Amino acid sequence: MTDHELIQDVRERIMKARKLVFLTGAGISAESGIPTFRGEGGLWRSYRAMDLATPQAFSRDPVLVWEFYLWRRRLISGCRPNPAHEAIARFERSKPVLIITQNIDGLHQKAGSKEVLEIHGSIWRSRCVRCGRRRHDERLEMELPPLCDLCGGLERPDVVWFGESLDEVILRAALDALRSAEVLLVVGTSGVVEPAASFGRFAASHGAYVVEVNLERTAQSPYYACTILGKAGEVLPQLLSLEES
Ligand code: BJW
Ligand code: ZN
Repeated sequence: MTDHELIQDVRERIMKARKLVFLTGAGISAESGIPTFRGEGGLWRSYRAMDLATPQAFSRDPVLVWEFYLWRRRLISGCRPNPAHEAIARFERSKPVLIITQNIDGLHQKAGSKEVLEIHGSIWRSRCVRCGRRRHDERLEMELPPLCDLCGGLERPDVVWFGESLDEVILRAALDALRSAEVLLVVGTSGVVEPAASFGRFAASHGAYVVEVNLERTAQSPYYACTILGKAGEVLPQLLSLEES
């Protein structure tokens, strides 16, 4: 099959499905200017994940961890959704769409998507480690470390670090959607971080037609129906446009 035939075939399956499910990763926001984690220019190439994205790192040095997240807040605050986020949000006006995202940047919502499961949390929320209170938090500068104004406990970014469990309610909602998905698009994720890495395989084992969109093949590619190589910002508008090309 040529690339064009593959895209037409996937388009037809997308148009026939009653609902479309996406699993997105850092690659979908790369064209917005947000660095990915692995690969060229990736955050974990310059910073050690274990020093910044674990509960142990936060206990050891909450100020350092907060500095890292404030720097990322400032970076993300200057970034806009790109044609990939926008194509999904536009498609959502014609058919139900659920997005399971590993990203904490909020760009799917900014593009207008409504059903978004943020399985690794949000950089735009803080959570008190003592009383558990979560709050919307868009501050780009603050005295560090921030303290909860209810109980005086330490506040942390409301994201999921290595070694932490995903929120049970969100995980259950994601698994339900994957179990019943007809078509799943896995976009811009290297497929190495569990449990999200197994989501595509899980959906495929329950009958979904799983399409991967990535710059390169990944460790998960062998388990999917097909891989479309290319930039998310170029491929998704083609797959999701309502007009024939
Ligand atoms: C493009 C593109 C373009 C670029 N267009 N494509 C089972 C086996 C082994 C280990 C484990 C296991 N179960 C649990 C673990 C431990 C751990 C884990 O998976 N470790 C592995 C690394 C080995 N998992 C956990 O700890 C998870 N918790 C858990 O499972 O709890 C239960 C449990 C606990 C303890 C023990 C056992 C079980 C939690 C994982 C939390 C991950 N957190 C982070 C940080 C979030 C906050 C933050 O952002 O700071 O989440 S790490 C980081 O990786 C971030 C991402 O969401 C996540 C995934 O990265 P992603 O999105 O795939 O990005 P990249 O950079 O890897 O890939 C980008 C891709 O895009 C590439 O493929 C490019 O080619 C592509 N691309 N430009 C299209 N324009
Ligand atoms: Zn508190």
